[in-house]
Parts: sequence; structure tokens; C-alpha cells
Amino acid sequence: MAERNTNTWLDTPDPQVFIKNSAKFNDLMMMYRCTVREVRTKLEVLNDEFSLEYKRNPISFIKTRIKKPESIYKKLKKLGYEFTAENIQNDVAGIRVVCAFIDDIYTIADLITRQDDITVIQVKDYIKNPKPNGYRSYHMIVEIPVFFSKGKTPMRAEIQIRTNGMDFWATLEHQLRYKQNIEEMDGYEDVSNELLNCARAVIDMDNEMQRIKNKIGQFHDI
Ligand code: 0O2
Repeated sequence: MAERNTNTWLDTPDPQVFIKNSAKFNDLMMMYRCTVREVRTKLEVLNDEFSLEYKRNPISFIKTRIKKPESIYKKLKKLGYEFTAENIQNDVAGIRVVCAFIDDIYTIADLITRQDDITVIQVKDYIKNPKPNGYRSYHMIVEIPVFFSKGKTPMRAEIQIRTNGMDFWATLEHQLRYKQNIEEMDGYEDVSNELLNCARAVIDMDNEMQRIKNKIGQFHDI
């Protein structure tokens, strides 16, 4: 059996450079982990308050992720950008907020926007303007101050807000297609159309659920 080579990743011309760079990178990732935690707390506070005030939770669940170095690098390479702290700032910290109804998405987005320590850098509304493949979600790039021992640092995160239906579709589509070179496979067009049909079914369901919610009206105290 071949032995696993443990030396390759240490084979750098200057070990000091390797140590310094990895320490800097780890430090940056720690800062993004803290950013994600801050944003998550803000969302949980809103959800808690909502559940008392309106007797329901607009947020079904929250998922967070720090993008892996390899994925960060691949994306920058695809876009032709250099690997710099500035170029990765919108992409590392990700918070996904999955809501019950379409109007909850806009309520959460509005409540986030109104917090005066948050600066909204960019909004992409793929619900009003779905991607041609059927992808829907509300994306925000936000900047918030995070307080570290060395001082206050403005940090960015991407918040994706979507319904359970949109999340169900996007998660499966991501596994089936997104980022894989399946464009070259035979029958790719059929697969694309089938996924688009599934996206349309989800739109119909989301709209129907919203309609029923509007019909029922306010959620009252029991
Ligand atoms: P991952 O693995 O989820 O982190 P831009 O060039 O800035 O306009 P960018 O940066 O891709 O384009 O921004 P966009 O379009 O707002 O997409 C950001 C994220 O949304 C993606 O992150 C995905 O998470 C999600 N997303 C966008 N389009 C699709 C899609 O067609 N299908 C699915 N399933 N998800 C999508 P990453 O970093 O690309 O990937």
C-alpha cells in the first residue's frame, strides 16, 4: 500500500512566509465567523420578539456558513479577480434565513435595513426578478461593525432570505447542477427545463400559501 505523503503541504520555499500567511488567513476567517454570529443574533432577536408580539415565527430556520478557501479561490479565479481581502469580503460570511411566507422575507429584510448599525451595501431581489434557471431568493450584502480587542472593524456578510419552498428548490438544484459542468452533458436542456418547471411549481405553492395567509388575516391570541 502506498504511503501517504505528509510532507507536500510543508514544501514551501520559505516556511516563515507560509506560517505568516496562514496565521493572517486564520485571523481573517475568525473575524468572519464573529460577523456571522453577530448577524445571526440580530435575526434571532427579531424572531423572538416577533413570536411574542404576533404569536408566530416568521423565520423557520437560519443556516450559516464560512466559505471554504478552495471555493473562495475558485470563484475569484472564475471572475478573474486577485485573491485579496477586499475581493473576498462579500463572499466569505453567509447567512441563510428561511421564512414561512413570502411577505416574511420582506419584513425581515426591512427590519434588518432599519437597524442603524447596519449598512446595506447591495440588494439583489431574485424573487421579483428570478434568475433564468428559476432561482429565487432575496440577497443582501450588509456591513456591520464588529468589536474586536484591537478595535471596531466594519465587516461584510451576505444574507440570503427565502421561503421553505425556495430553499427546497435551491438546495436540490445546487446539488444537481450549480457549479458542476453539467452544461456539457447530453440532455442538459431537458434537465434545465425540468428544473425550471419545478421552480414554477414552487412559485405557485408559495403564492397560494401567501394567499391563504392573507385570507386568514392576523394571527390572534389563543
Ligand atoms: P455557494 O456555494 O452557495 O457559496 P455576482 O457576480 O456577484 O453578480 P454572485 O457573486 O454569484 O454573482 O452573486 P449572486 O448571484 O447573488 O449569488 C450568490 C449566491 O447565491 C451563490 O453563492 C449561491 O449560494 C446563491 N445562488 C445564486 N445563483 C444560484 C442558482 O442559480 N442556484 C442556486 N442553487 N444557488 C444560487 P456562491 O458563492 O456562488 O455559492
